[in-house]
Amino acid sequence: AFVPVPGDRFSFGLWTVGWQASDPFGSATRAPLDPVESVHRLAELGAYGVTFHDDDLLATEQDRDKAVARFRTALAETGLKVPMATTNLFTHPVFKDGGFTSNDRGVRRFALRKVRRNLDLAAELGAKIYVLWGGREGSESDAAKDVRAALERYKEALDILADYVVSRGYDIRFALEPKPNEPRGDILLPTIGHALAFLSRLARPERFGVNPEVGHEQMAGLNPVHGVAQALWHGKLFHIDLNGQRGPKFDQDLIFGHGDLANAFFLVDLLEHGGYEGPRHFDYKPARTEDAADVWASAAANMRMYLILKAKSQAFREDREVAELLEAARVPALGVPTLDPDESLDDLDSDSFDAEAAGERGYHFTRLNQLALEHLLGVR
Ligand code: GLT
Ligand code: MN
Ligand code: MN
Ligand code: MN
Repeated sequence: AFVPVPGDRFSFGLWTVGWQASDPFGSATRAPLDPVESVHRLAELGAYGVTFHDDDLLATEQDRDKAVARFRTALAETGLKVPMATTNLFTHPVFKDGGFTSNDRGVRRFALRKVRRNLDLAAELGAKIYVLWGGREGSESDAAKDVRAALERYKEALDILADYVVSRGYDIRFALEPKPNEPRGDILLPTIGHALAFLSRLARPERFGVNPEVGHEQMAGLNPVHGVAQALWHGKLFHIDLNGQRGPKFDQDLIFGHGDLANAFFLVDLLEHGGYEGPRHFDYKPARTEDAADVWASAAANMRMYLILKAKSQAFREDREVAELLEAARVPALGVPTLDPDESLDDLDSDSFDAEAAGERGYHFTRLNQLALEHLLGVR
């Protein structure tokens, strides 16, 4: 049990397993990983897809054409898919003040060119989603950035990229990935809510959705289950980055479930029953303490955690006592419209509702939550 197969649609970024583990205080603890090895290892572990930044392909081969050719061969040999691709607009010093929203116009033009080149490759490799994580789009001081102008330039860039994709006939949609801070002091589009509001102002909003990352919402002190549910409600959950985080601190990128486990349980329950059909993409970092072999144990752990939580969520839903408690807690009743189709606000005058009695009635949410946690702990 809990052995992943491609039908589970698990995917990993090359930059996750390939992370060499340098941090602001210490140098790399692992050697560069050949993307070809990553493709083979991930396929052997039961993954369905691999994703990449333009620059990830160059980890061990500097010649782009050769690197792309080797990557393609590995994909063909393993059957691994490329459901998503993205651009690195954050590592090179040129992007220190951002890509699309740098105060330097030349940088903004350079960033667009870099994205266009990788969009072409993404389309060739069959990617349907293009992620835009604007990690450097932001500032450390409020004097440095005219935020309204920056949002205008952000919109300009995304409108240009959407026009390009349409003009080329690419079957690609964009997913904006929010993050509140790190590497910038403050990043633009810091949460799912900010990104959803922003994309509604774009020229082609239908081409844009979000790619929420579990840990990024938690860094902002928010509940990813609520944010992801809202994205689903808007029809905007185009992709998702699963990982773990323990509270508001630096971006930990832990293995999925190794942060807030109860939150991960309810997130899997939402994804499995909320109509999300995209890849289950892991954006985690193998801990700096781990060696080259441990990396693959950590990759496997992400998928195993997801499958365990999926089974637990299923058992929770099939538990008769849970069904009764859900009923008692009036959870299904929230699905009933508040007014009948033929009613108007005036009709409420004749309601004989007893507010005092309703105010005294308990909702039994504690018992429901306890049952969920007991399923999670495997004691039911
Ligand atoms: C980077 C970032 C991630 C984004 C990736 C996409 S790269 O590692 O920390 O959260 O998803 O650009
Ligand atoms: Mn992260
Ligand atoms: Mn991410
Ligand atoms: Mn990350």
